[in-house]
Amino acid sequence: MEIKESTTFILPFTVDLDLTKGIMKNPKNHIIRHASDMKGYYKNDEALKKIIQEGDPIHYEVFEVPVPNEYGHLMYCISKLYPGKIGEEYFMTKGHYHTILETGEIYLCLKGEGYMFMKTSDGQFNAQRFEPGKMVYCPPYWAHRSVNTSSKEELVSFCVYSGDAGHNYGEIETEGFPKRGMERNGKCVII
Ligand code: S6P
Ligand code: ZN
Repeated sequence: MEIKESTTFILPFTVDLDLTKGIMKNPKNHIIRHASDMKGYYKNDEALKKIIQEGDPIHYEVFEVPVPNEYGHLMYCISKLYPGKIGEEYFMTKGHYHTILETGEIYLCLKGEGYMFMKTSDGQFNAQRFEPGKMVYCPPYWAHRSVNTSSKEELVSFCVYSGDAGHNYGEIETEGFPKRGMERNGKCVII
């Protein structure tokens, strides 16, 4: 067997997921983002400040058992985005491009409802609906962000992407997405 320098040889393994609770048991990395980690992302800064002052609730969690960050390996995680709004805008993840732009990602929705917002650096925008059993394919070159449009339930997805993909938050942090998920008359409008 020839082992390539680019791709570390590891032993097979199994991971326990709780699909109803939306958690990965014994994750090695557990990222927790609070409202205070989202400064600058929402349209209504004042509404965000108020929510931070009123207790700074958890916004989303990511559970990972990381594999080598290398070509050939497949990174995977569970992403759990809580329900809520900042003003009229639904809770969302920060969103990112992959550092290696030509790597895509699969999101399988396990629980809840919402959208995957995607955009390209030349201004294209696309929104795909999340419902349990729907798999969203985020192709290479598209930045992506999840939006939870439920008033009561978490949006839980299982994600798979290339081990060497990396995360690039910089451009989204400064420029955002061309559209937002806003509640109007009890429904989500994308404007
Ligand atoms: C990783 C994948 C997800 C997100 C997670 C949180 O490539 O897209 O695991 O990391 O949904 O979103 P964000 O934008 O804060 O990384
Ligand atoms: Zn990603």
